[in-house]
Amino acid sequence: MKIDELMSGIKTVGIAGHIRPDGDCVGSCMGMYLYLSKNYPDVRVDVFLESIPPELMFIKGTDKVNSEFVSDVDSYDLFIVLDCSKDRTGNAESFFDKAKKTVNIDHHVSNTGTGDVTYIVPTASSACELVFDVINQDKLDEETAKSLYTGMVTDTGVFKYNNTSPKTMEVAAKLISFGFDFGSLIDHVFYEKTYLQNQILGRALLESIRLLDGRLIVSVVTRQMMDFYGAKSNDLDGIVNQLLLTIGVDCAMFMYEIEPLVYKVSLRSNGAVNVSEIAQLFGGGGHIRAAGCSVNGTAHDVINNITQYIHKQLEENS
Ligand SMILES: [Mn+2]
Repeated sequence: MKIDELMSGIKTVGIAGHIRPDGDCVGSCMGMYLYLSKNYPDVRVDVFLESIPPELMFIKGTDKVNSEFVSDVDSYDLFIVLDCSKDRTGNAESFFDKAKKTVNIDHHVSNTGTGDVTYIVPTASSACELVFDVINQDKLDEETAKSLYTGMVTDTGVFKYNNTSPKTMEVAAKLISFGFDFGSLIDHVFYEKTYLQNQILGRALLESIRLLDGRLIVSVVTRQMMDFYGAKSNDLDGIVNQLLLTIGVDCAMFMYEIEPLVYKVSLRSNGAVNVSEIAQLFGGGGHIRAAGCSVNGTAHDVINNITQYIHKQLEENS
């Protein structure tokens, strides 16, 4: 599928991604937007996305994104949904339904494809990698390349997760050939934390304990601590991953109090424990190496309850 082949006679294009947009969603939508606006200056291109995370606002054109989901165009000539199926586009779904022609580009296994033209590749690292496939690479420019690179970085955990393929690296190589400062870009979209986030990360690491001969690491952030730092739940993202990076640890448990005596528990494993199975026992779910659940009780009880299942698995699997 080539996007240029769908553009003849098109006067209006709408683009949308999923609700609560992430790096790949914003990167792919803005990449497509920048490509079309530059190469088809007479075509009106509108992007519909919910509010964009501040660390992604450096991407050119994000200040023009329509987050109100109100447009004077009733029926777009072409409507493109990226990084999800049309039912995850929230308030943009009605534009898709009313459009004259629809396109769906995605890399999620669960997406069976919605629209007249679909390009769904579950083995691709990101929607951005697929946008690169469908555009004419000779017409790519630096701003578009930066936008696509951003989504590849975030969806692969900086080219670390196992969705990273040789092709991913080949696409990334072509993108960085534009010469932008990819090191700063990676720090900005992936590694940088606010002072508050670093403080509470430090506190969580400082107060962590090791159990089961050092194979399990546990840390708890109480409501009191969150109030003291003024932290919100998204300020705690990534703490559990840092805990798992402790040498000798096979499983990490991070929990914070969502209301008195109710804890949100995040579990991570290097593969020695299937944490999805454990989270399911407590009404949660996830993947083998990353899962979560909410559990009632004192922190002490929650730790004891979950630890016995981790212990059991470690014994059985060793
Ligand atoms: Mn994605």
